[in-house]
Amino acid sequence: MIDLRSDTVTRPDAGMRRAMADAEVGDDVFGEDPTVHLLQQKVAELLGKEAALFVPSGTMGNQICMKVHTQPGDEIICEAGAHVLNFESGSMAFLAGAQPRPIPGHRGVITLEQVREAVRSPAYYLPRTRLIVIENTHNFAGGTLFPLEEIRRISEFAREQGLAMHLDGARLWNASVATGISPKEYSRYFDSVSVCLSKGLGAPVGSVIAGSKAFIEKAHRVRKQLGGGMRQVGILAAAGIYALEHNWSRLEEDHRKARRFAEIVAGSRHIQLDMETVQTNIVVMDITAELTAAQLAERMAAKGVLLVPMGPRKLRAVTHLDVTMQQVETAAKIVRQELDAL
Ligand code: TLP
Repeated sequence: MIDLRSDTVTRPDAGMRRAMADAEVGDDVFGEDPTVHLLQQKVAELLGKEAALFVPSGTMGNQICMKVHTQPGDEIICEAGAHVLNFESGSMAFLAGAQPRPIPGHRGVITLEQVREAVRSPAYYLPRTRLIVIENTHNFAGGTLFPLEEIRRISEFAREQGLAMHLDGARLWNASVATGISPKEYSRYFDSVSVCLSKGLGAPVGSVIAGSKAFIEKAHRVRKQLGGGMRQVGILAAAGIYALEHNWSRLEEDHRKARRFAEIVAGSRHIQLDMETVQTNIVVMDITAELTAAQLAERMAAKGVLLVPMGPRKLRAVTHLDVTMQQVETAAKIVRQELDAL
């Protein structure tokens, strides 16, 4: 099987497993796991924040941050295709009690002008705008990059208005490799940042959220409320540290593989694919043939290629460290052949 469903499907290699087995551990609910402390310190430094907190998933990381930033009834501005809005089981409403204010972006990018229009006036009968969430890279738009200049403009405005900024940086590592802009430079425009270790970096579990010391103290409490306190979790933090040290710079290779996949499938008359969206390790394509994305995914699975439907017509391929360039080319050719035969 050539599994291109997600960069979350990778399995820890021998080196990572060794690092996990050798990890020094303690009870992290008592704050006594040295490996967790080390990971949190490393990520806080990388993101230029005072403090960080290890959490089980990107979803929990985002949800904790949104909960800390808002009160029930507040409004959260985000792009219409944002992960926090579409792929987290409605948790924004369930946990924070906040409502979304989605803005349709261009390739996942929203502008200051759009944000400015979406912010509510301070009338008692209107929801209170409280938070702006930006996703970089943007998953549903095809792994697209959010330009730093636009982030800077939106952030300046947010600060003037007293609004908080959260970065869903599940794939911030990819953004950084693709642009040469450090995670710290991206993060300085945000009050909170969530990054994942279990996507392109290849760790089996784990995300980290970062912010000011006061923010992380509140986040710590919410993590406990959600049942996210973990015990000898240094075993998992060690995988995260290993992933950062060994698997970050190689993301460039995943980007090349995604580009190659896109070039091959884009030749099909039944695929609509904006090549400008292929900026990192994700390819999101529209199927224009008389079959749904789910049906095509099923046919592909029968031929040994796993892809994920992201809507009735949208199909996604994600490259990662457990697939070679050759496998990616083979997979793309199989998709191409299947569609050409229609
Ligand atoms: N994304 C997953 C699926 O949920 C779609 C994937 O396979 O890409 N933010 C972004 C931008 C994400 O892409 C994801 C995961 C998350 C947050 C949530 O991370 P997890 O899966 O660890 O809860």
